[in-house]
This record gives sequence, structure tokens and C-alpha cells, in this order.
Amino acid sequence: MELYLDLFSQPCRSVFLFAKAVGIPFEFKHVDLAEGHHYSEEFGKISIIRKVPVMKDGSFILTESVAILKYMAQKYSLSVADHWYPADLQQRACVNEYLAWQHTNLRLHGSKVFLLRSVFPLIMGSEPPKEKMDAALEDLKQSLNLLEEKFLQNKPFIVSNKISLADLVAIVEIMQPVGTGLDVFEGRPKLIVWRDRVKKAIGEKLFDEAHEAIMKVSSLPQKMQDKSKLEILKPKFQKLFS
Ligand SMILES: N[C@@H](CCC(=O)N[C@@H](CS)C(=O)NCC(=O)O)C(=O)O
Repeated sequence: MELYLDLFSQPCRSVFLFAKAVGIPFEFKHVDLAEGHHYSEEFGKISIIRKVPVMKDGSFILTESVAILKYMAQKYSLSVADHWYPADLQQRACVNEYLAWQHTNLRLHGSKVFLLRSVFPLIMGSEPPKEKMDAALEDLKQSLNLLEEKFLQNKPFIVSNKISLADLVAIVEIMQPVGTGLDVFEGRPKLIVWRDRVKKAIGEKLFDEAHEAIMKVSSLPQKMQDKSKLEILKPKFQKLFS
């Protein structure tokens, strides 16, 4: 199995962490987004969507992290512990519920804060407008509130007393704004305890390995020095934040 990944990307980290944590063998194919490798002719043959992650299992190619995670959990169901993607109908439905919710909530809002704080100044050559930043932070706060109140409640993990794909997908998204120096855990003791549980369940060393790049996000300016690459991204940003 080949996994096309850039660990700067949250969905790539969830796929990477899951495969590593449960011992699924794979070949790591690095697609450097800051270098624009996803626009290459070679990557276009793998996925015309031109986003990572992508999984290639023999001649079968799959995009979308959530689909890839479920594929891996089901393909290796004999060796992957049940709690990751429970066979129980209602528990599995709860994992699916979180995975469906997060796309337009925690992922969307955490990504916006990340992009505004770290990438916007590089591409647009100015600080993000205050009203955009404030709105993005407010949206992120609302998503974190829902993660605590609707999904975690008083359980150790999102679905039960064991880690599942839902926790994995949640933590990688939360770490994106954290990488920009924003302490999203401030004043959230429940979330801190949960984060530490998730880290422990995955293994701290593996967790840190996956997050090394994003925790050094201040190195992005050096990586994105090529002005022509920044120009490609400008219209995307204008559209996203106009
Ligand atoms: N829904 C997709 C999102 C994939 C995605 O947006 N990947 C980003 C990195 S986080 C990407 O490859 N962006 C490149 C681009 O948009 O140019 C998933 O969960 O896999």
C-alpha cells in the first residue's frame, strides 16, 4: 500500500497515525504541498483532485482521508482492534457521525484560523483583516464547545472509553491552529485531559513525529520563498477570505 502524504496536512496526519499506530504496512510517498508537488504531472496521474492524502492499494486508488481510514480499518479488521471502528452498529454510527460533522465544523474552522495566522501574511503580504480573524476564532470556539458538549460529554473518548477514528481525526485538526502558537486548550480542562489520553493511546513518540512539521510551522516562510508559487495561491486566498 502506498500513502501519498504531507504531514503539514491534518487529514494526512490522521491516515499516517492510524496506519502506524495499528501496524498497517505502507510506503510513504511525500507530496510536498509547499513545493507544489501536487500540481505535478506525476501526481495528476494519481489524483486529478490534486489534494492529499491519497491511498494506492495495488491498482486501487482512494482519495478522502475518512474513506481511507475506514478502508484501512475494514481491510485489516482481523488485526485492527475493534475500538478504532467498532463493529457494533450504534458505536460505529457514532464514529461516522463525528467524521461527517467535523468536515464543516472543526476542520473548516481550525483550518481557517491556521491559514489566516500562518499562510495569509505570506501570500497576501499583509496581516489578515481583524474582522476575518475574529470571526474565524469565534467559529473555532463554537466548534470546540460542540466537541466538548455534544461529542465528548463525560466520556474518556468521543465514542466510548477507548480511542476511535473520531478522536484521531479530531486531534489532528485541533493541532493545526496550535501549530501557529494559538493555545486552543486554554480554559478547557476537559479537552486537555482528552488530548493527553489520545496522545497516550497513540503513543507520544508517534504523535510527536506526526506533528513535528506543524509545530515548526514558523519555517513556512523559508519553504514558500518561491514567489511564483505564492502567486498561484493568491486567487484561492482572495476567494476564500473575500
Ligand atoms: N476532504 C479531504 C481534504 C483534503 C485536503 O484538503 N487536503 C489539503 C491539505 S490539508 C490539500 O491537499 N490541499 C492542496 C490544495 O488545495 O492545493 C480529505 O479529508 O482528505
